[in-house]
Amino acid sequence: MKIDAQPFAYEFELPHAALVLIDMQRDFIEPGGFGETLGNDVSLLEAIVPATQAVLAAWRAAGGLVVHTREAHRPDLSDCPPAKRDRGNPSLRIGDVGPMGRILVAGEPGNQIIDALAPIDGELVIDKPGKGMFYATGLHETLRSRGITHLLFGGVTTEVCVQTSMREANDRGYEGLLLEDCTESYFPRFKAAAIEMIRAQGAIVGWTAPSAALHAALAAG
Ligand code: TIU
Repeated sequence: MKIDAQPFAYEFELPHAALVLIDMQRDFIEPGGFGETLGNDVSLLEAIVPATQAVLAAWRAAGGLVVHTREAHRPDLSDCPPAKRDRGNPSLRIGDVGPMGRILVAGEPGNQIIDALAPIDGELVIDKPGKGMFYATGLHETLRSRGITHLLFGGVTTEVCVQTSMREANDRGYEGLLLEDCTESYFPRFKAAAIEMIRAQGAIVGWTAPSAALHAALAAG
């Protein structure tokens, strides 16, 4: 399949590709979670849900592998470095009890993927303690064992967990593409800058394309 992408066409074979949705969890998208405790307006992020839902439906219909990630820490916070918990001046810190349970802790209501994008049987759900999806998750081994070489990304936030994951993927030899209307930041100028820097210098990190280009490629088969 070939996607009309920037800086040039992105080619992949469906059996060797995965759709990766980064951290579409209530902590970042709904009020009362980690995103809001950091001082952000979370309503910006909701806007990408319909486009992301449409991509997920089309990808599932085509039979492609789906990977969902969650930024999640163990209840004892043994995988949360003090530097991460102490950074900034949030109203609630990681592990504190908020309106959706303990902030960024696995198993809590706020840590679940939003209902609109809920994982189904056969999809991978990866809890990651870092911003990148490969650090301390074993995901590289899992993807390699399934023969996955191409990763199509959506999720939040563009310049934090999505970009970090794309860079980690790039260094591990994956060909990555970011779906521009399926990712968002609390800072629109950071999203725009991240998209530009990913595809700069001849796809130094990877490709970017609107989801319409993926739909067109899937329809063409
Ligand atoms: N704060 C922010 O923009 N993002 C994060 O903390 N995590 C993710 O991007 N998932």
